[in-house]
Amino acid sequence: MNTQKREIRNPRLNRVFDDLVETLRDFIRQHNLTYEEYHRAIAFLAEAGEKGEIPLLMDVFLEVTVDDVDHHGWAGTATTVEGPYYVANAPELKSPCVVPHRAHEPGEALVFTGTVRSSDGSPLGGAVVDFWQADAEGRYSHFNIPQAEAPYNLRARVTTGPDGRFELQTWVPSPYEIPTAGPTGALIKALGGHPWRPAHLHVRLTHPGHATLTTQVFLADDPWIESDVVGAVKSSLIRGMTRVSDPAEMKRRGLNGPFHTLEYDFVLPRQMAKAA
Ligand code: MBD
Ligand code: FE
Repeated sequence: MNTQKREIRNPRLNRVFDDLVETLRDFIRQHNLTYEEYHRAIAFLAEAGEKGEIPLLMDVFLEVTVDDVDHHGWAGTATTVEGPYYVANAPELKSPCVVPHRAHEPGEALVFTGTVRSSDGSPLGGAVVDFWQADAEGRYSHFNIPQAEAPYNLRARVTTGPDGRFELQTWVPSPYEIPTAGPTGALIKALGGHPWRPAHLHVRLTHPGHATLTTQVFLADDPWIESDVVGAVKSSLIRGMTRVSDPAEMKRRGLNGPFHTLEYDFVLPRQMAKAA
């Protein structure tokens, strides 16, 4: 314990941080940590910082537990982690829409639809579906693709209609590989694991008077669905896509190839009244 005389300004900080230090000291004792390992850990964290991987590192190893604990008693659609690749202020689009994309966006189109409802079943018009995903080559815009090359690529804020429905056309995402060139990827490899996340769509749903829902929809039959490196898959969040190759349907959407559809309905719990 710290034996300084303190002027406590934030009791929560003192309780939480003191326990963190104590937990780490216990950990050092339990494992008889060597100086070599201690210095290796510092070099690893410094490298993660220099390469901008602190958010990735934290989210890969710890965020699932924060999601669990912070949603205790949650009454809506299952939540899962936000991850490190959310970008605020994506273009605001009205449903139905096509998300921002490049002239030759790779892969097949995907029409993502659903209804947003309150916990009592009533549809929520004017809900915002803040949407982001990796492209068909497993890359996130602003992170794995330079922002200048493709601003807000495959990212949008889509508002639901009065019936609570949204429809957005995007492109089928590929599984995501944690960059193997950086320290997070090197650690995963050293642990003997694989660096893959199954293909997923991210959403952050908001509506006045309702709690914000952050979750992901996972594509069924993905090779990594049972072994997500982040451990963020929940069975209720997995959906199969339907392939559409009817030329009339393709033409109606201005597409010159087959596309897929995927439907997911979301439930937002009413915002709990703040205790006085
Ligand atoms: C991702 O794409 C992601 O969604 C999470 C949670 C962690 C790392 C990469
Ligand atoms: Fe992701």
